[in-house]
Amino acid sequence: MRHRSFSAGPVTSASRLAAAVFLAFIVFGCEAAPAGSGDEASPDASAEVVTEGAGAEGENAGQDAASEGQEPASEEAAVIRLDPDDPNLEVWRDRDISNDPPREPGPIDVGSVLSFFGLPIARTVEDLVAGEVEVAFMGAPVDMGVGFRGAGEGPTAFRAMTRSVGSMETMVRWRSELTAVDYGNAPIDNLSVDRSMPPIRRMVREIAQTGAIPIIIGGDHSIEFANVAGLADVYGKENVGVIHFDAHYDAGGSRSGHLISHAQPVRRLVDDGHILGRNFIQVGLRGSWPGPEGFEWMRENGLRYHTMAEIDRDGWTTVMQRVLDEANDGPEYLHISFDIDVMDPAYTSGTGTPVPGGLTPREVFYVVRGLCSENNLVGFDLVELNPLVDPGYTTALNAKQIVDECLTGVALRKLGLGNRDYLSPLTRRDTRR
Ligand SMILES: [Mn+2]
Repeated sequence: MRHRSFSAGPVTSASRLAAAVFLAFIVFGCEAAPAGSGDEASPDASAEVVTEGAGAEGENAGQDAASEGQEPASEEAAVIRLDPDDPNLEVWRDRDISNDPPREPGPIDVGSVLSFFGLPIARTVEDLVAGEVEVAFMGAPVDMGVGFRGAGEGPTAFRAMTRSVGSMETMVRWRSELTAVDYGNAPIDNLSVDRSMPPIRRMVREIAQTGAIPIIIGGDHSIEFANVAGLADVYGKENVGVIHFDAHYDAGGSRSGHLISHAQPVRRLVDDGHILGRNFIQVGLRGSWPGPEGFEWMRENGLRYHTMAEIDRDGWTTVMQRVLDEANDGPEYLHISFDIDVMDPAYTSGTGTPVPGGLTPREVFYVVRGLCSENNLVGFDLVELNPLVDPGYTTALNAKQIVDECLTGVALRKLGLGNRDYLSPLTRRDTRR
């Protein structure tokens, strides 16, 4: 990624030094690993921050002029930047466990307090390790990337919806087969999607480094960038494939200079080299976006995609087999990024950018369970659930079921039953007559 610098025209060496110190503080001051530690992710992840605060060449000259009571040199020079002297500039990034009571590490049962699927909670990496956790849920309550309020409430709505687990199709209850926890919500900057990426990425990395599967509940789709980059930090650049279920391709270019929003994570991941284009598989695209340029970008970069037009022409069953086969023809590790708006708004009114003509619940449950049972799943995110526009809770209910199906697939794989067509003998056609 290219970053603009703070270097300016007529500035003193003292202010140049101050700018350099500020920049260094933003880039390196807050991440766990220092530059050059061999953790290539950290500088890259925190560098995300710079895109927001930085402006064009010459801006400081204008700012200096403004501070002396003169007109700024340009409108851009009047951009209000972060206050480097705010003692709270960075403290939000870390989860505060200083008031936790002393205890042995391990998952903590919270009784009837809301958690994902009623699971025990974990507060630290030590808890994950001591509990030999295989699946760790986390919330990523970002909604600035969609542009209006609501998706940030997704994790809370999801926690409220997830008491029942499993289904009679497989008779496998993943809660009994997998050790899972609620790892809490990622710290975010409520005023900045850009600045929220590094702490989400770090939390995904924390989970993945223990070998557990992060299940990230959004939040808008901007978090796909942090999720997949965090996985690539652990499993290696270009070693993870992504199935992107979505009405939209989410690979938009720069928007008013912003490089990350819910419309851009795919392009960032490909352009920044975290994921090879050919290892991105898009399912369910429809509606007005993108136009030809977007499809040409996907072709130039080797992305594989399946539009609703293809599904309508060839049939869901045929296209679903293509998707499952393509997932098997990719890197060893798989992440699924599931935008709830891939489903038809009839089932998912509670989302920010609904597009008519989408998938049905029964179509997606089967394919998600199949994907999670046939692949080495290392991450899953469910995004764009907005409970503020979800009367009847149908969107939350379907969102819960999608994650439930995936984890049933993970459990099937662990039990050696992992294939797309597995059904319990009890729930197939009754042939006793
Ligand atoms: Mn999306």
